[in-house]
Amino acid sequence: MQVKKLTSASITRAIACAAVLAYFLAPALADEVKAGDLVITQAWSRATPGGAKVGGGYLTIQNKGSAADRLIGGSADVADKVQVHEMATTNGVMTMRPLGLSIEPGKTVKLAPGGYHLMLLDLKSPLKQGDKVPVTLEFEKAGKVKLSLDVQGVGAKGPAGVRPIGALIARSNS
Ligand SMILES: [Cu+2]
Repeated sequence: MQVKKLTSASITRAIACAAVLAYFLAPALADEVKAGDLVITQAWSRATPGGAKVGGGYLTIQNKGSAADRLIGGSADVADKVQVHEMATTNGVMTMRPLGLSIEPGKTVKLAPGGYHLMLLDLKSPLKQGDKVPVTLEFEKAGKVKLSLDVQGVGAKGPAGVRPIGALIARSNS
């Protein structure tokens, strides 16, 4: 067996990586919800402008178990219905469709603007920045899981305290 010697440069790089990771992960650790083998973090939403009747919900689901689970829906006092949606652009047209979202073992699935999301339909009252909106998620195996969505500003691209990685990439490409 070969043992690779760590150079001081690679150690420095490893420490820098760990620091960057900690920066992205730290806010998530404060607010995690466990349900069986699932760990849910960074549940957030956006304030709804004016008389908007729908809101979105975003979160990260990690499956630490050895069997797949499936997010099939949910409910919330603030909305008539909560569905799991996928947003996609087909021939330049933005579409959303309800689905059951499979969470494979060992995988992390992120619900985020532009992709998978929770859709809160027929809101009874607007979502306001700073609110914590209680939502119950329903999984095929883990069952019902209660959590709350941290409401950010109308144009927010990610949960509070976490810099959107997409924005960083976009900046470095320009
Ligand atoms: Cu939707």
